[in-house]
Amino acid sequence: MEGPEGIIGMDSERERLMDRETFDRHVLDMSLEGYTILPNLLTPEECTEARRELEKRYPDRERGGLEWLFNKALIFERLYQLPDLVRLIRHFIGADALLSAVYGSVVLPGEGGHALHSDGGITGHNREASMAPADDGRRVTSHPMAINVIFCMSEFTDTNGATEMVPGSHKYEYVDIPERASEQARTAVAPEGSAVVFDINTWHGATKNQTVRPRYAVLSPWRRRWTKCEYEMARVVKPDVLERAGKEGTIIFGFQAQPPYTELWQWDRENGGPKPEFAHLKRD
Ligand SMILES: O=C(O)CCC(=O)C(=O)O
Repeated sequence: MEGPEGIIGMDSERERLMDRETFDRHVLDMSLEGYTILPNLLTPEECTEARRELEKRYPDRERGGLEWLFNKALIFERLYQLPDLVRLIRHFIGADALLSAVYGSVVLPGEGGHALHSDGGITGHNREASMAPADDGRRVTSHPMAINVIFCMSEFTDTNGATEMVPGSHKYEYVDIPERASEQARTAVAPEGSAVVFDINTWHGATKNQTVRPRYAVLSPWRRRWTKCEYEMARVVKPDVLERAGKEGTIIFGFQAQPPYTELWQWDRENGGPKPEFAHLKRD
């Protein structure tokens, strides 16, 4: 496992790595239940700022207002620079894991409920159309193929549209909903600033918001390096955002994961492009 110097954003006392016992407990929860909750990753001030940004962008949600949030406000750059979170993600999907997307999820009063699903059905290994006859209708459950993270930018309560999770459903072999999933689902009650971290296979969904205030969250799914992300992040990320991500930015945003479009001897794997002497071969 990498030490603190190998993890971006390690610049304050608050960001020290969690102790081994706590880390092991989260690992066990992930393995047995398919999810865990990391509390206090973000401060109340950071959550207030994130909510303000989400609220401002919400009216434009149909035109991507809540997508690519890392490019839109500094606060969202924090979400891949949290050492405890990055450590847990890498424990399950490798040190070269890729950020797949960062987008907002707002549940307004009266919205939500009856929303159970597992992720990766469109762009991941749970895509039904991608299953081979020899798979016999079974998805990959032996290892986590991807991890999703829901940041609670509001407190998550029993009544405000918090996400519910079906414990153990990450090990359910088939793509259809497991029997008794709705009875077994548990609401992820958590203070603001927490992150609900889960295996892409775990069935989950927003519950109904029975309060008078919106519930704010940001989702940041991660993928194994050798699978496809939801966006071509290396082409999406703005240069200044990449710069601020430090030396790990090229890993997290998938520059190193890009397949060569030159012959191998002309390709710089570190930076994901033609070597300087072949710069004339660079595409867009
Ligand atoms: O916002 C939530 O509580 C869940 C959202 C979700 O499950 C999704 O976007 O896949």
